[in-house]
Parts: sequence; C-alpha cells; structure tokens
Amino acid sequence: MSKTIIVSNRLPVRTTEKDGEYVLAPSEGGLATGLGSIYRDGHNVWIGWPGLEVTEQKDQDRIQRELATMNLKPVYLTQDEINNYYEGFSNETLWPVFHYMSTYARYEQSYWDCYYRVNEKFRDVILETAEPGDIIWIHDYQLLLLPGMIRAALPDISIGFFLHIPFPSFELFRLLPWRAELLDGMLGADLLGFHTFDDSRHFINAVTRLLPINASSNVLMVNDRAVIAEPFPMGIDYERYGSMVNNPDVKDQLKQLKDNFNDIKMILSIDRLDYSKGILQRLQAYELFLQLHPEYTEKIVLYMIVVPSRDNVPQYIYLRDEIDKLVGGINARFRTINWHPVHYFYRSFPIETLSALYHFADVGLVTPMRDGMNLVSKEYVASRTNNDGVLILSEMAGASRELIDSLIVNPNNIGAITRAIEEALVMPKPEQYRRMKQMRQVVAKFNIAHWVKLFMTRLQEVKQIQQSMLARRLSPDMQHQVQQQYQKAEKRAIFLDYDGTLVGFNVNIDLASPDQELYKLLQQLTADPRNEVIMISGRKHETLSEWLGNMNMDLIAEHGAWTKKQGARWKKIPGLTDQWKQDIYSTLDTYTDRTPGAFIEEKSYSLVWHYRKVEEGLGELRANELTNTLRYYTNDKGLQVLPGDKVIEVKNVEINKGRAAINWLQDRHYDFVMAIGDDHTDEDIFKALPEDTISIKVGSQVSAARYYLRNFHEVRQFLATLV
Ligand code: GDG
Repeated sequence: MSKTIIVSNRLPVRTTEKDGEYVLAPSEGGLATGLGSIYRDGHNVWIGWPGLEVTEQKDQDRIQRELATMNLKPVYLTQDEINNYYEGFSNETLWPVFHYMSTYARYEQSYWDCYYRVNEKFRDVILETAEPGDIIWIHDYQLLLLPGMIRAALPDISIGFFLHIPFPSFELFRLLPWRAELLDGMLGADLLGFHTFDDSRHFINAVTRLLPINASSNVLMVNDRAVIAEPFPMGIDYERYGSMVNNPDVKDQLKQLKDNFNDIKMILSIDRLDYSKGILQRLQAYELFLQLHPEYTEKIVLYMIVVPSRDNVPQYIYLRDEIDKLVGGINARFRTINWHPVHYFYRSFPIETLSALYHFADVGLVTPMRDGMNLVSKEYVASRTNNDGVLILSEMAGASRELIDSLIVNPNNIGAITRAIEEALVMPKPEQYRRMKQMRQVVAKFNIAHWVKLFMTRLQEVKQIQQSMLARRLSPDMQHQVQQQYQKAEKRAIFLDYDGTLVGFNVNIDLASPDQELYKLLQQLTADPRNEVIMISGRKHETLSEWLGNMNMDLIAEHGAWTKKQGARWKKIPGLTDQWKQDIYSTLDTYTDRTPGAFIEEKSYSLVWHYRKVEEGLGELRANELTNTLRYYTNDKGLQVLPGDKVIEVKNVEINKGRAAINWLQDRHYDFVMAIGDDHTDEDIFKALPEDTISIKVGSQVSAARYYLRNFHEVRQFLATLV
C-alpha cells in the first residue's frame, strides 16, 4: 500500500537530556499539528533531524527505535553539518537573500558543498523507505535540492514541496551563485506551494529567466513533466486557540494579567529573534508614540516577547544587543515609579501563557520587514473570541494578503506605525468588532487542516494532469503501432511544418536552413513512391524555394498563400490583396522604433513583427500592446492577427494552414495521413484534417493533435524509423 512521507529539516520532537539519557517528546508547533493527521496514520512517516547531535551508534539506534513508535525517522547530522548546512548555507545565505536582506548574505563554497551533501543525506534516508506510488511532501528552504535528488532516483514518484519563507523577486534571487542548481532542485517536485501569489510569481519568473524552461501561466514544463507552482496560504489550528480560554491554567494567567494591568492597555508583540521581524523599528515607533502622546503615560504597556533563535550567528547577537539597549533606553526615559512602558522577555513561554496574552492584549502589533506568512498574527485573531481587539500588521507579511481588515502598515514607516498605534487605542468597539469578525472568518476557514487538504488534493490532481499528458506521448510502443500502419499503407500524405518541427528555434531567422542530416532524411522520405511529402510553413515562398525547391516534395508557403507542386511553378490563392500592408507596416514600425531588438519581416501577403531578440519581459509587454493596437486597426479589414512563438503575424484571413491542407487533399485518396507541427498555426491543420490522421504536436502543451513528441530531435528520430 502506498504511503505518505513528510520531510522537513527538523522532526516534530523536543529532545532533552536527563541523567545522561535522551528523552523525546512530541512538539506541538502549528505544522506538526496540521500534519499530525497524516504522519501518525498507518505506515506514513515523517523524516528529519531530531534536533541534537548523537554520535554513538548505540544511542542512534535506540533513538531511532523510539522515534519509530511515533512514526518518525531520524536523519543524524554532525556538528560540522549543523554549522555549515544549517547555520551556514540555510541561515546565513538563503535566509537573508530570501528575506530581501542580501547585504547580510555570505556566499561560501564550503557552506554550499555541505548543503549539497546534507540534502543527499536526506535523500538516502528517504530512499530507504520510499517506494513507487508513495507521496513525498518536502518542507522549506533547508531542503531545496532534495526534490530533484529524489526525482533522479524515483522518476515517477509524487513530490510536493512547500516553502515557508518568502520567495524573493528575481533581482534578489539572481545574486545567489548557485541559483540554477537551486531551481533545478526545486523543480524535481510536481507541485510547489508558496504562502502568497507574489511568491509563486517570483519563483516562476526566476525559473523562466534562468533556465531554458517555459511557463504557461503557473504550469512549467520540465522535460515532459508539468510542474505547477501556486499559493497555499498556511493557516493555524483555529479551534485550539479559540477554546484555550477555557483551559484552567490559561484562566489563572488571564486573571493575573487582569489584576496586574487593571486599567492599562496592552500592546502585544511576539517573535523569534530575527532581523526580518522588524523588532527595532517597532520599538522606535513605540518610543516616538510615547514622546508624542504623554497623555498615555501609565496607561499603556508594550509586552514584548522575543524567543531566542540562532544566537550564535553574528547578526543575531548584534540584534539582541540593540534590542536590549533600545528597551533600556525607552524604559529609562519614560518610566515612572509605578510603571515602565516596555515589559521585555528574551525567552520562550508555554503556549498557555501565549494564549492568555493573546486573549488579554488590546492590540496585536506585528510589523515584520519580511515574513513568509506570520502565524502570530493569525493566532491573535483566533484567540479574540469576544471579537474585539485590533491587529496592526505589516504589509510585508504574507498574512496581510488575507487579514485585510487589520491596520496595515509599511514597517519602514515609523510614523505610520505610530499613527496606527494611536488609531488602535482609540478605535470604537463597533469598529473593532466589524474588523475582527471578518478576520476571524478568514482564519477559521483557511485553517491548518484546510491547508493540508488543499495541498494534498492538488498534488494528486497534478499527477493526473501529468498522466493524461503522458497518454498522448508518442512513446516507442505507439511509434511502433504507427510504423505498422505506415507499412501497410499504399498511398501516404505527410504534412511537415518546418521551424520548431524539423529544426530548432534560432535567434537569427536566416540561420535555420536545413542541415545535411535533415536533407538526407527528407530525401529518404521522399524517395518512397508511396509517399507524398508536403512542407507547409509560414516562411516566404522564396526561402522555401531556395532551401527545398529541388526536392521531391510539394511546398506550401506563407501559411498557405502560395502552393507549389513538384516541378511546377508557385501559385497563389486568387483574389488576395496586399493593399493593407502600408498602413499596418507603419504601426509595426512605430513599435520597432520603441523596442530594441525587434524587427519586421515582410512576406507577400503578411507582415511579421519579431521579438525573439528583445529583452525578456519587454518583448511580451510590447507584443501585448501591439496585439491590442492591431486588433483595432485590422477590424473589418479581412485581416487576422496571429500571435506565435516570439512573433506577431498579420495576414489575410483567407490564408490558413488548415484550409491549405484540406485544399491539397481534395479529390485525392490516401490511406495514411500524417501531420507534424509545433505552433498554433499548425493547430489549424490538426483540426482540419480527417479524424484518423496521425497528428503530432511538437511540445507537450494543450493541443488538438492526438500525439506529441518533445522536440525536433525526436521528430527526426521518429521519421528515421519510418524510412
Ligand atoms: C516561519 C516563517 C511562517 C512564538 N513564541 C513562542 C511560541 N511561538 C510560536 C508562535 C507561532 C510560531 O512560534 C512562530 O511562527 P511565525 O509564523 O510567526 O514565524 P517563524 O517562526 O519565522 O516561521 C513564517 C512560518 O514559518 C510558517 O510557515 O509563517 O513566515 O518565517 O506559532 O505561536 N510558541 C511557544 N512559546 C513561545 O514563546 N510555545
């Protein structure tokens, strides 16, 4: 039976040492709760680092057995690996770049080497367990290479990947010396999940700019596999935070808070120690607030919890010192005998304490510089069972896309945070209720269980999409069947497109002439008296004459405007006009002047605007503009605007490859018709030809063709098997 394997850097256990023995206990983070229903079930398993260094083999074995009873499986890391893979590459290279703090990033080859080796180590542990048919869900930035490594070993297995931190804009991501390797690793997954739409957009952008991979909206074609990248905003265990208020311990703590902060309004701040969390800016804003609003003296308090984290990385030590100084300064400056304005704790607390604070605090102040999601903001909302309280939230947190009824601030704008604090403190109750209710609905619905379900369902769907695409692939088996049909046939018609079908895409359009291998193949194909080969292309008729005029084949040029039977002269479709060309030419010319690299190609009955040499992105932008402009000009003129592969073509509507192919077949009888083409002008042929045609698309995109081959190399190989 197939199973699900969860993989993350850290296993959901807390390990403590007691009297020289390790004691393991399940930890209760949000992710562990959400995935609990999965990994605890049946043969499923969660693989990761147990969080401590275990060197002795007998200890490793014992811990492994103990973990196995909780469906967990360890990957043991050495101290050197923790230093270089975890603290090094993950936290000193990837973390700052992905959080837009690239000046903090260190690009150390030794970090990278170790990161690579540890990802291999994870792979090896997974491969001890994984079998074809299993589902693997990998988490986060410590394991970006792992999907690719598993894919190489188990090509058909289902792999999902979720990134818990932001995916940066291409301009940041490109800084990484190992950027292509990282993307290749991630693309081993079938489904890539991110917290926000922007993150997934940045990822797709990075892939299409750095790798020779095309995207059609959020689908990336990786070799033959459709890989999907999209947002899955992570939620929390909503019910749990709501119901905790009934827990006796929470009730006690709540009572104490009420006694201690009787008439005082509390602003709550909870984060891990991290420069991405905007803790210093938050303190500066609070200081400014106290300075501007002396009337709040002894009436408010900032309750600030900072949970120790990564405190042997230099920037974190520095940050901790700065927080200490700032808090000290604020308290020294504004305190009175009975009151100090900041209550600062540098340690972690049990969840019951957090819950009491979430319930008690009048304002939740969450102002990260960058945050993948930020669960604290959602936990605050989920705990507000009375529907009151105000959340101030940074627009740089993923959560701000969902919690739109919070007071949203730019965390770099100290003045804006200060004003938001004031707005929160004076906000009338009805307004608080209105906002909080809306946010509670969102957090309730998009909870952690919902997130897990959406992701897993989508992962299955992606596999189905891949399988249905695979069914269309002209595999060696199916090629064999086509060969048999071909052998039996007495009279065959073979329509071949040229660019993209028989030759590759060339940045210089004149450099795509046939090579010796292609000439030989076409000669063999046309030498069989049972074959009629028709080259059907968008190229100028002069070009086809020059390249293929002496061959034993028929030519159809300019998408069907010109036809030439073997040995005969070129004929054009009667009644075509080219009067329109002057007007359209000047429009295309305007766009060429504005777009470096663009050029115009003139054919007898069409004009083509090429942007294959234009900067990525700009070309597409101009092409869209141009298409819209052309639609306006070509309306009612009997013209068609045809977007293609890095081209926009304007031509008479009467000209159409499908129509040309049908005309060509008229009054003739064949027992084998085949058509091969790559772009969407060829779709007209696939649609027009009789149903039993062997239609083959080059490339695995959606198509009317029955089969597909991956590229022109495969087309040549396939044709070679026929001759
Ligand atoms: C990463 C991404 C993304 C905090 N203090 C204590 C404590 N916590 C708990 C909170 C919350 C969690 O830690 C923190 O989660 P965040 O989402 O706020 O931030 P990161 O740790 O940076 O998490 C982040 C997240 O992954 C999930 O994808 O949202 O953007 O950076 O649940 O309650 N828990 C206990 N004691 C504490 O003192 N028990």
